[in-house]
Amino acid sequence: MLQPPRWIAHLDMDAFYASVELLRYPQLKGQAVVIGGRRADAPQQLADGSWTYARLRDYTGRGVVTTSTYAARDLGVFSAMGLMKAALRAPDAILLPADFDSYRKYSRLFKAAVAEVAPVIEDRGIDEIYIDLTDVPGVRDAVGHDPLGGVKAVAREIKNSVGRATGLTCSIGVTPNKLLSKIASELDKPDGISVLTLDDIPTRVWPLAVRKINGIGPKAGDKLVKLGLETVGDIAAADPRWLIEQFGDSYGHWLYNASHGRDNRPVVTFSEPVSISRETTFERDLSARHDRALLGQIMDDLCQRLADDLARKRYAGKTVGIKLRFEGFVTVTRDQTVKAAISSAADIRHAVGLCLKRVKFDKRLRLMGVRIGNLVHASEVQPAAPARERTSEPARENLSLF
Ligand code: DCP
Ligand code: MG
Repeated sequence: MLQPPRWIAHLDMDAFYASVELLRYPQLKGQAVVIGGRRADAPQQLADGSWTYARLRDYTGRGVVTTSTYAARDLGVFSAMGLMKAALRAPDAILLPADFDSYRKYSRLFKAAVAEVAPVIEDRGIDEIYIDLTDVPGVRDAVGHDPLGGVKAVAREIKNSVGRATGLTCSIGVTPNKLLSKIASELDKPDGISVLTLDDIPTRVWPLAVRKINGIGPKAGDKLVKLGLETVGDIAAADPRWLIEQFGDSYGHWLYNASHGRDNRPVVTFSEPVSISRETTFERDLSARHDRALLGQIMDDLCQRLADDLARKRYAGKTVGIKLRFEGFVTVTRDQTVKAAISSAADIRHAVGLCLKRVKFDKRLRLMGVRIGNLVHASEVQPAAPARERTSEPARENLSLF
């Protein structure tokens, strides 16, 4: 069998938020559970060790279902449904509040577990990624008589890796491109693997409703159905010129190509920066003693610019480093790790002061730089009082030279 030029996977976690909650409350496994309650809906443990849970029937308010377990979906309760409407369908379902910190933590864990098997990953949100498997060793190998044995084995390995790291299941679609993989990952949900080649399009993709294609939204979907095109196969069988008349040049072409499973979009990886830095070279060499005030100002300015970079890129960091280059090209670095991630100019300047204390200034300086590493996303930082309010001593007094 001819192997396609690329093997692209789409991985989507199963009932993600609900499954993370079940790790905390394993006793609820198999039950209809809905995520979307308020803090007050959190389970309470009684003196005898047993738990009481909020039930959907007791809910009043305008909240919506964030997600639900498959047992709740069997009762007709789905994402985005009003909780009171959901209560009519599943009054006994258990209601839990959302805990986004845990979901973000498990999101990081599952992505790191995938990266161990296949590092070329496009992040598509909290519970889904595309993975380019093209260069994963063994992906094109046949296993026994199965020419797709290699690609199936890699998909299984990814699922196992995610399972070991998180205790959660996911579903994976593997096909020659992103468009088909996004469709394929849903074909055998939950806990499934679907491998499709272009030969499978007529049997596996054409019978699907047009809305199953990512890129056909409610508006285009309605219009297609009104025009009599209900399945992907109906679009594939349509005259492309007629599609272009109905939907315009660009979308008409896209619809036709999509229905035939054609998509060349690459997997776009974004790697997190390891650190962010700012540095400046002086017009003349400066003396730590005679130019102390100026050096202090330059360092204040570097810290401010670094803080602005962090704010723009929405990061905070735990390790602050300085770089000093003296006359004769002697470079000295020092760093300081703080307990909680920081991002403000004042906090960075404070840590820089601690670094500067550990440097001997016996030569003239020609360059200064400041760097922040150990980065975390700003959204993951616990809000804290700024350093200046936490310590009674003014920052400058901590500094040795400037
Ligand atoms: N989500 C949300 N609001 C929605 C839909 C989803 O906040 N309207 C959140 C909750 C989900 C997570 O995003 O757990 C992932 O969305 P999915 O569509 O992948 O849904 P699930 O992972 O819950 O279920 P599935 O097994 O169908 O993927
Ligand atoms: Mg999901």
